[in-house]
Amino acid sequence: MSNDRTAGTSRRAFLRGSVAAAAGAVAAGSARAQDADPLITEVQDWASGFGAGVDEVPYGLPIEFESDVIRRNVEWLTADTISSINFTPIHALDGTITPQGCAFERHHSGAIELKKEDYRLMINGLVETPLVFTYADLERFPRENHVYFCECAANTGMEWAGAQLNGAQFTHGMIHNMEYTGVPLRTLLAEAGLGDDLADKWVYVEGADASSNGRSIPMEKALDDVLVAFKANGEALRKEHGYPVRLVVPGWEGNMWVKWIRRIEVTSGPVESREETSKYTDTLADGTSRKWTWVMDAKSVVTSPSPQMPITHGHGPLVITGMAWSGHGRITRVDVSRDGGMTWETARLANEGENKALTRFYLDTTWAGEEMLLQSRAMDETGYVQPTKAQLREVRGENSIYHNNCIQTWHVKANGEAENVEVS
Ligand SMILES: Nc1nc2c(c(=O)[nH]1)N[C@H]1C(S)=C(S)[C@@H](COP(=O)(O)O)O[C@H]1N2
Ligand SMILES: [Mo]
Repeated sequence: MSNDRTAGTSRRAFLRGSVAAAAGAVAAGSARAQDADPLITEVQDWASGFGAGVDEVPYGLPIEFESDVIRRNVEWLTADTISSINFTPIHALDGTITPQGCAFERHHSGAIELKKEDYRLMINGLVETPLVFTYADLERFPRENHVYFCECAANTGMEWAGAQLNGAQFTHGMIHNMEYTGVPLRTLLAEAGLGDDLADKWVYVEGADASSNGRSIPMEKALDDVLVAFKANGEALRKEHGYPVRLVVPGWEGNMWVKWIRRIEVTSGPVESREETSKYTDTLADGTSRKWTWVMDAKSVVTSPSPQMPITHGHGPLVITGMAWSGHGRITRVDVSRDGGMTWETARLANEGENKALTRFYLDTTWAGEEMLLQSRAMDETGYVQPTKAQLREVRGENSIYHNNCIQTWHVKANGEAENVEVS
């Protein structure tokens, strides 16, 4: 009963919305419903013959009309394409799961090709029994499924000095969100035997690629929610995401998600590798550096409208959407501002926030062609509120690259186009 009433109410609201939309369409000069539309009145090619048979595409790619929903690079960032980065087309995606085929890639020495048969994972160092696992061995341990976001610590890093890149793909696209299947790292460590004294113990993880991308992880995290994963979104990891096995380090910077993982050494302290000393640290205004900045703080971005997603319809209903995430846990609330942060409206979360995973938000609103300074602000279960750029600069100075989680502003103009701007 109450469900029916709710449905009725929202249907009426929707109908009111479509009247407004139709009026907007007329104002924008589109065809009215009574004009003859050949797409309705004529028999179309696709209805006059047969479509493709089921034997034509053993493994499907997106239809050609979606060929602009692809990874892109930023040329001046990409001196070479081997030690490089590209960006997820987050502006064009909806929901929360990132298809592997367009999920950003970051590698320091290229994506390697490693067969399952050639795969070995060694656990050594301060363990009772050093072990080597084959791929088939890993598949015999109890496994789990979890959805997590993976964000490069450098995501939004180019925006520290000022508004630079024109598109959510480029400012915020070093992120993906997938369902991983894998064995908890704690299960494999227990198999090797950790003994009783865990104080000051760490693990050092490295990949099978030439860069090895070695990182130290404190034992508390290693025993918490880290996964040794071999599937993403139900299928094998793609080569570029670490086939056949990668580490998943929920909520922590992407650099620690070691791909093609080949060795896990239990150590009595951090290794202080290149990736955690000369890189992935930030120099503050007073010249000191931040180190061990593992967790990705709460962050959000409006993905549409945005520079790559201008408003192309007339006045009337407008769906503002974006995504929010936090390395500290669940997103509890997202606010949207249309006036550069002076006033805020609470957005609708498509689903309840999930632990260390992307949350989709919508603001179902109307637009009459007014200019907007569009922003979103995420809050997580710890009570943390996503900071403004000014607040972040105050604490972190302007020499940082990593961990820029500030509020993003898009200037939406009367013609529906949007631009990356900074508000003070
Ligand atoms: N072995 C190895 N693991 C690696 C890297 C690498 O170059 N080699 N790059 C790291 C970085 S910096 C990031 S942000 C993530 C990116 O994961 P993705 O390429 O699946 O998006 O992988 C991490 N794991
Ligand atoms: Mo990264």
